[in-house]
Amino acid sequence: MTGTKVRTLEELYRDDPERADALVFGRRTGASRRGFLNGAGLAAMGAAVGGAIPFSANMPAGLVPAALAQPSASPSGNQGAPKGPQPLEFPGKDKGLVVLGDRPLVAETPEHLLDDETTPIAKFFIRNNGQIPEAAADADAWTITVDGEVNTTLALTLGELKRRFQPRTYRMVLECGGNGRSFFSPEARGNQWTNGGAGCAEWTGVPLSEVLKAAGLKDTAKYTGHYGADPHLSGDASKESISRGMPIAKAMEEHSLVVFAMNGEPLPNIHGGPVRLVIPGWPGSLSHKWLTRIWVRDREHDGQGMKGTSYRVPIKPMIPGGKADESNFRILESMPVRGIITAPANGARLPAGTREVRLRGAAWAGDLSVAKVDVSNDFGATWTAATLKPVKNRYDWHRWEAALPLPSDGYYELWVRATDSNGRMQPHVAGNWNPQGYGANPMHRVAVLVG
Ligand SMILES: Nc1nc2c(c(=O)[nH]1)N[C@H]1C(S)=C(S)[C@@H](COP(=O)(O)O)O[C@H]1N2
Ligand SMILES: [Mo]
Repeated sequence: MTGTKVRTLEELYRDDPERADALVFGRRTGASRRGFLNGAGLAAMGAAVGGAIPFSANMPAGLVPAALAQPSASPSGNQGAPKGPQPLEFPGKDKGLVVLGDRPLVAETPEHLLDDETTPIAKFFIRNNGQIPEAAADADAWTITVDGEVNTTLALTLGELKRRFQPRTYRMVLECGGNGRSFFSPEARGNQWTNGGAGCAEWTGVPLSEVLKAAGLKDTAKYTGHYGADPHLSGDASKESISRGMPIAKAMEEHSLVVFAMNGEPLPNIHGGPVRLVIPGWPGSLSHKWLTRIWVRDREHDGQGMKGTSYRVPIKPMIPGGKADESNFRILESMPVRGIITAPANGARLPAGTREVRLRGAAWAGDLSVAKVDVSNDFGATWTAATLKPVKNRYDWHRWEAALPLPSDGYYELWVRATDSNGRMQPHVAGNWNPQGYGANPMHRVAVLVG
């Protein structure tokens, strides 16, 4: 195979994966069986992924090889590609974060940078819908209003909040509702997150329930509506950059916090400082940054991000790429189960003769817990249970570890799949397609080359 042809197969997988697949795996004709890589197809695939494929007999058609599916994290991978990942340039942030958009600023954390037990602030993903407000000059003077279906309208400064209530700290996952969106085919509308719209930090704050109780909830209190200080992208003061809300029951959960510190530091401006909500398990958009007001409502909130197909998923599956029937949608509540491999990195090269690979990762499951994490080195033919480390508290992620054999040198894909406490497991490919791309949680796959 010549270099030009190798690039062609890589490019083809990027541009037209179905055709690439048909080329290497052969077309289904008459009674002939499809699904085995052999002859020219195997040679082309081996050249494209960079080595012999010990478990090629299990390599599935219909799944873009991990080495070609996403931009590689390793400096050796993806060279000369027309549009590589754009590194983030932002004070205090790791340059390994990848910019998904700069107006508004959105950046994700590649899976291999989520390898810490607690995600450092420098590596925590950023998701804005509007402009980034200027940092508050006097944090303790910041005021939050609670109004609507309450007995007494409250106007609490952050200073008062800290004095009046007993703060607590939990380590909890914050995950964007669109995390995994890039795995949808056809492409769904919005930021093309891989698995990096998530992080797990130590959040210190006061339970929102205590603040709501201090205001006194009326019987008519059904739902919250959240407002913040970030201007709309257009600068139009009459528009909200985002304004979502949740049923009162979620707001009253012990872990739904009004947060003023992250990993023991005052909450950074970029993460909504001086004060934000952290509503774990549900879409990150509920975790309102630069929080100024909670409007307690007698009905479902109708702010920016509550209507149409925003933060909603189909009740009955729709035709991928088709027109949405809005009556077939429900509000996305718990995020789906997700497991990621945080080491080795996608595209890692291991020295020739390496006969075992140690894997590390994380797994979480919205407002459920994780029952099981399995890993595979042979395209899912066999699975090995990973060892789950205990969680610190509800909504924390599980760190996990595993080891897998590498029978010979060559190209491997390491796969992970997590199962939640309801027995639901990550699928091979993203399902329940929807126009704004919520709920994609296919198994995470990492390409490694031995030798
Ligand atoms: N005020 C405000 N709060 C916000 C947002 C925003 O644009 N404005 N984005 C939300 C979304 S969609 C997500 S996923 C999280 C991201 O939090 P982070 O930037 O601290 O990671 O903040 C949420 N809170
Ligand atoms: Mo989000």
